[in-house]
Amino acid sequence: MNLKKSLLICLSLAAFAACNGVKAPQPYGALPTEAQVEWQKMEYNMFVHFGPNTFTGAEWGDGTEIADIFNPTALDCRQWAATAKAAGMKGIIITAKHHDGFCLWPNPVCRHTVAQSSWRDGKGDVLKELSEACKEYGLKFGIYISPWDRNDPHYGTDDYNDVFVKTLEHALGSYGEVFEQWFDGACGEGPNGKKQTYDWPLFYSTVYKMQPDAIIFSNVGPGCRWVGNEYGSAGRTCWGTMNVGEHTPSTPISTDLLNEGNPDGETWVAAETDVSIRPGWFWRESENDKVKSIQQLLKIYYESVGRNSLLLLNVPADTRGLLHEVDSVRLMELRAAIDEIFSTDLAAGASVEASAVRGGSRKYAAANILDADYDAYWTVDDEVTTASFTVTLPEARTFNRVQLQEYIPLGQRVAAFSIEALGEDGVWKTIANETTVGYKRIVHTPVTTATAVRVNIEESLACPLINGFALFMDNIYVSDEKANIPVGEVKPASEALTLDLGEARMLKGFTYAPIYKGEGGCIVAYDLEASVDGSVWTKVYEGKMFENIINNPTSREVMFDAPLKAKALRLTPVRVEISAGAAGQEHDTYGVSEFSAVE
Ligand code: FUL
Repeated sequence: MNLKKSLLICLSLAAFAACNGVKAPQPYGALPTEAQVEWQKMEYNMFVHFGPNTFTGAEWGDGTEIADIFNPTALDCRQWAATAKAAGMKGIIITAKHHDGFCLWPNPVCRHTVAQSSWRDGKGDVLKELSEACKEYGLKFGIYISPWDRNDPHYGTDDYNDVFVKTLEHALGSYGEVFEQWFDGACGEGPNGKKQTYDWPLFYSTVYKMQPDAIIFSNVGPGCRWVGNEYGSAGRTCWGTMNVGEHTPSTPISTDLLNEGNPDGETWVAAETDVSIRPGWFWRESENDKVKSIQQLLKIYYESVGRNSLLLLNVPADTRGLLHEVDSVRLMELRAAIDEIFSTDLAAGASVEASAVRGGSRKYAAANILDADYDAYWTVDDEVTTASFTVTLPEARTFNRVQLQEYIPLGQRVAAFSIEALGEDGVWKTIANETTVGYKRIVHTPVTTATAVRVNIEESLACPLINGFALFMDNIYVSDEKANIPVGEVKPASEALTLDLGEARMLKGFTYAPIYKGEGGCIVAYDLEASVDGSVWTKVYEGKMFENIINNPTSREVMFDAPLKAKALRLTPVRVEISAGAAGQEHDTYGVSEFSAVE
């Protein structure tokens, strides 16, 4: 290019940017690693719970199950992978070892594995089969391993940490790339149970030694954090950063904090939303008709992917070793709904102008918000923390979702924003006031017909960096109400509950449901008595647990070993605790919404 020509170009761009370039914005605060950004871009993954519980119906096996109980009749991990792929998911995480200690692969340092079972003559290996299926379908492969182990004889002694490290080394070293290592924080030992001091620094370094790019999940990371509940909802305010401080995955932590993170948090540890497509985490026949509805799943999608979180949706494998057809069909329906909602960007063909552009440079122009290049963003000068951009639509368009994306590789910044719409009457109207954006934020607005949309960044920790904007119309999701609140009379859970059936009947079991959120906690352990006449009582269970009810306060059906004749049942709480679903509530507002007999 000759001098004259380049001078001309320079002059013509002068209104916009200086030819010698404008300094790029500096990163702000805690930053994600490249692997964490790639992880967040996955958005939607599959969790598969599978193991002895699949065959016993338990949520938490107690470790005494015989290995032979694990006996899938038609295991086909390619069916799992094909389903996940068709559902639009990017990876699969498998419960390689749940709390019962049973390993789905032949773990040489463990006495309770597939190798000790007669399934495939002790030669089966679910991790091998699944990792190969993931490769074939272009999915990433992840591993869940529970530190809490109810079978391993070393558990509760220092030796357990060595066994656990060897377990990690073997699982993470035998099946190719592992994108996520999931450390479950649960431990139901109770106050008198075994106590294990985990060597977390050693566990982390072992994971990184075996899989340098793996994202480590636990309550507090270091790769990503638990979202603080098991009903599928990240905070409406949700920071990818959090003050982890002295917390380890096994220290108690506020679930509200996990749900929202901290602005300016010292560590980048974005929230992962793990939730099951069914009431329980493991498959059971009795829940085939309780697979979440499209409304429930869309709500979860909006409250996870749409709130700067990653959705890890559990689809448990059944006793055949297949994902059940009810679940697969629902996943395809969800995929169709997501495609229908998000395939038409109603901002297509729009133009955009910003109140300010960094250094007047084209590199940081507002147009970057509308293009498909992830690494191109609009930003402003360093000292500017309030700014707006206006998207002018080619004609009036009707929408009820506004999608925004912040360029997180340089830090999460936006703390408050509003959205206005210009109606056909020429009047601007505010349609949303929200807080955080993060990797992706999908804002629900009233159904709005507008010729232009303006986003006002009202508070930002540093100059805002926005790299995505889109408008969608969702005609499928009908309600913002909590779709899964159990209804019923609320009774205090701190006292014994008596159910009088009026006459003696043959009972198969009973159902108990805690308050979902807002009014109470849960009975964790209980005694159950039965009476044929209402005056003489016989113990049916003593100190029995509702497994995982603190994190997953859903309705529980407990079936007796054999039908039981009773006129009345009495459920006496032995241990009552506040549940994740009831975080932030007063501890004396425990509640029971259901206690009924199963006939
Ligand atoms: C919890 C566990 O106790 C559940 O059984 C389930 O695995 C869930 C994903 O994490 O903490």
